[in-house]
Amino acid sequence: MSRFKYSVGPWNVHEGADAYGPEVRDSIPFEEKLKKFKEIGFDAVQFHDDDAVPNINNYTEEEIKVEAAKVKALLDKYGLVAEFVAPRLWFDPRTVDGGFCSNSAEDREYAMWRAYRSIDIARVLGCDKIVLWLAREGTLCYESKSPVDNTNRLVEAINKMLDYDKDIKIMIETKPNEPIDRSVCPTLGHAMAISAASKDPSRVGGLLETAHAMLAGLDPASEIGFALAMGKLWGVHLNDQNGMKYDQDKSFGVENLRAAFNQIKVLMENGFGENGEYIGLDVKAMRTEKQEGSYQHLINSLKIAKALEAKAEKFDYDFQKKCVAERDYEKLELYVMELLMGL
Ligand code: XUL
Ligand code: MN
Repeated sequence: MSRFKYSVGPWNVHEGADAYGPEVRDSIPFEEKLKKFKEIGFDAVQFHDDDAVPNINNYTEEEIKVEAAKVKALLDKYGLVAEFVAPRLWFDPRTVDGGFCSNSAEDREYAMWRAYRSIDIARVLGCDKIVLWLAREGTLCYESKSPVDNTNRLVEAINKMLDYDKDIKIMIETKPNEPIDRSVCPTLGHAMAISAASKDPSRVGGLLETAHAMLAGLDPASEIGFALAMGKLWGVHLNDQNGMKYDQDKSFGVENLRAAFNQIKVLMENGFGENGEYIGLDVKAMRTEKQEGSYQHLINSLKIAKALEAKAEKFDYDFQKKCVAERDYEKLELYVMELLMGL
């Protein structure tokens, strides 16, 4: 029995297209995904604004709320809830140079429109969290933007969202690169600083994705611990990553088992979830997977996460204290490896 509640996004079940080749699996209708998520054992669903309201640009503000209400009814039907809504600010031609930090004032306006609509959708779906994954905020050409302006524009945009809804909470999902080169918010340290610079730091926190921390050359459990110490870790995207290359979104724990164990362990030790937080997955099936395997990476990730919860339950803190007192970290390290290997 898991102590955590788990969440997943509809984009985690996808057709397998990548930058070098087209779809290899059929699309699965949204409602079918929801049904399957519940069956697999998920409690909550993560949304982009246009996951909830496809073709969002074609609707008025009121129509968007009506469309969102249909999604809420579907969530209710399957006993699921919404965890957050994230504005997708990297698809539309108006976001080609970024959203909140674009050099075009008109495009920055559009980004704000998407942010406000995301808040509206979140409210209809019954959640109070917005995720900002700042896909194109930063620079490809360094001299094209000032890093100072970029940072100030991000704070300004967040302040406007905080003003728009007095109860909404914003989680910054950090990532150092891809698709942008020099991201405005590469690590949780940056996210915490943006929070502190905002008009209401109590409503601006962070979401840590395993793969993104690894792309920054950082240890995900330590990033998680840092934000927990600040009282500002409100979400995670657990997955895995083989080294510092393109964002792989592999199943949780399949490449770096000990690092995965330590992510679960630090979350458990610090009561993550006690204030309604979810353990979110952000995983992608391999392109080689056949249609029947469209959900296998989700099933595998949940199985591994829960198995690591059980390992963390077994962790012998007395033995750890003894090793620490003796400063015998070789002994402690071997103990952890034996625990994970079941020896
Ligand atoms: C991109 C990524 C996104 C966010 C949501 O790397 O992780 O899917 O999680 O916008
Ligand atoms: Mn993510």
